Amino acid sequence: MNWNNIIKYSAVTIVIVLAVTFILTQNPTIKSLITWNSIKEVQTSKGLELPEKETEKQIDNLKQISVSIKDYNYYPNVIKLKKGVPVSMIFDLKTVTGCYKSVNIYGLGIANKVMTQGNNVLTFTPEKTGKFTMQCAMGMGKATIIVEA
Ligand SMILES: [Cu+2]
Repeated sequence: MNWNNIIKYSAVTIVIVLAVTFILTQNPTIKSLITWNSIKEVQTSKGLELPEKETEKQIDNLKQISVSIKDYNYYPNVIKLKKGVPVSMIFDLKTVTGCYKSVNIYGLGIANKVMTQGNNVLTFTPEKTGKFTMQCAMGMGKATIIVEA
């Protein structure tokens, strides 16, 4: 093989690689598999799910909610709270594993609270109304916290 042929084959190979890369990155499914941002989009576009009755318990003035992981997000996916009413979120460590144990609720002052065996309850009183996002340290698992007046 002489240099001319080597250059020709290299050029053809480069064109094919670029074409395949271009086609793959234009495909939304493949795009979502290879880019981190799109993975987040896929997970959050699953839609909001209202909590099942048995995940919530009201004991005197304290609301207790069991939180687990379902379809890579926190479950219940929507948690409704009342301003000024304390809540205890009990994390089920059977499904809340890995970095899902590192809990953040932006806007409510909860930053990287790590749930461990025997220390898996997050108790706080929301003092602000609005819609907040609870998510793990990496921003993978999510839930929407709605605080009403
Ligand atoms: Cu995570």
